[in-house]
Amino acid sequence: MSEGSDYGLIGLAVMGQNLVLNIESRGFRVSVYNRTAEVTDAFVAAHPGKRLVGTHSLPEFVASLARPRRIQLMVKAGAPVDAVLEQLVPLLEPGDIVIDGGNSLYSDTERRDAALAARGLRFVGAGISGGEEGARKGPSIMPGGPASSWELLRPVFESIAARVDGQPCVMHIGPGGAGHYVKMVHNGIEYGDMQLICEAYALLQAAGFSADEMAAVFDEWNRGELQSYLIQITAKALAQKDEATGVPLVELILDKAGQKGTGQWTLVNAAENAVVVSTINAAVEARVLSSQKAQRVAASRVLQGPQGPLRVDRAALVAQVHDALYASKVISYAQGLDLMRTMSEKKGWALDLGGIASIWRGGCIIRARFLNRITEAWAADPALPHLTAAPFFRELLNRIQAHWRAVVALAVTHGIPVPAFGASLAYYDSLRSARLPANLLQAQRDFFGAHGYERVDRPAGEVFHTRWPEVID
Ligand code: NBP
Repeated sequence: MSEGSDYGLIGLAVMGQNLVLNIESRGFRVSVYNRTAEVTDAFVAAHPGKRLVGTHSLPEFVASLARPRRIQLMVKAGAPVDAVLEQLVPLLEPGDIVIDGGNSLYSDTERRDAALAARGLRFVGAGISGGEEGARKGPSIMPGGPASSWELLRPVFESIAARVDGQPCVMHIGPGGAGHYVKMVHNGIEYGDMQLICEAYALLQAAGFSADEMAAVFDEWNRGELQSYLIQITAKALAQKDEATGVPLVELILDKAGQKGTGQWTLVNAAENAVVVSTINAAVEARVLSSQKAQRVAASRVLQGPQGPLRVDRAALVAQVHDALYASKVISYAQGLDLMRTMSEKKGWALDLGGIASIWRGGCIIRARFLNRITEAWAADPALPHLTAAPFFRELLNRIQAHWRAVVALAVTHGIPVPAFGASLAYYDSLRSARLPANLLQAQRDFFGAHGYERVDRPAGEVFHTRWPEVID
């Protein structure tokens, strides 16, 4: 490589600043640029003695970098990425690498990849998870793009990524938009995990557990098979008291959930590919319904349902809810992995599903002990058709499903909404049904639309049509 900074980063908001400090701390000299120049100056001034080169124009920034250049964008996803590329690309030379580390939609990344490739540039859409803390101390990184870029990015990414069992939480995901795509599904799975935890909380709360008692339950779960970052922060959030009143803070937080769109992107993509992601779907819809607070309050006054607390054995409930959460989580991951497998085949990405599970073990929001089991499942059988086909998960679901069913039944009987638990269980029961009522559905379709049907007593592919009786309204 030629003289100059080892790495360049554009966009010094919270993620960009923390990534720069992480990269610099690994021995790299980093040039930085931000549209608002004062931000650049303040950032460089706040970190004297570090190998940072502040620049005030894109030509100055580009000229400060060793070639082939490695330039990472950490600007707001969407139009800002195109705005920066429009100004940056004419300044670059063939072989330079541009990395978009924001939460871009994978199809946007594919469009940008094609445009930059036509100019001899290498474009890498890299999903980065872990928020501010991950960016500074070690995120999970999901870079896509041309394989030739990986050897040049590997030393930087492997040094800044989180590490689990000595392994960096980064790998080259695949060509084109594969990296941003996998980050999108990661976020969809994150939605599912969070909603499942909220449903567990709702059941325990209905049974009269205090916030502190629930914090203790989640803390206990975090020592077992459910060990994960999200369970850990749930325990801490439940234990947090409001400073002014001493009341558990969660009880004072308005029950209206926000969302930024990556969950919805996952649903749209799943629908386009006819893959069922019903747990993620339930999670996204639960956020939507939660946001309709005024409508829910009005409905709560006129629509009836069971009332009153759950009267159950508390210890038994904790064990049942634990298993319902675990089983539903397995189904949610099975669906997310099925979606990635489907897109991988469609796009020719050759996604390494076991490897992806392993780079999610550290740095990212869904980091969890049980991801090891997913990695092991694909290591044992690289052609595994579905997570539930792996012996560990098959036996797990067979073993704990009674508790799962008990929890869903209890919730339904008492009018406690558990959309993600319920959707996961319905998926499981559909998946294991050798015969579904779709025979009647086919009869209906043939009745009104002459769509034809196959028969169980005839070879596959032979289509029949019946002259159904006339309907007189
Ligand atoms: P933001 O998403 O808030 O973006 C702010 C940055 O974008 C600033 O540097 C701003 O420059 C720059 N920018 C904008 Br806005 N429009 C621009 C334009 N037209 N030209 C040039 N620069 C422009 O920052 P963030 O929260 O650090 O996130 C960065 C990316 O990382 C996003 O894609 C986000 O989705 C993703 N991400 C965020 C997190 C997180 O926890 N925050 C986690 C994982 C991924 P300015 O200073 O001049 O306004």
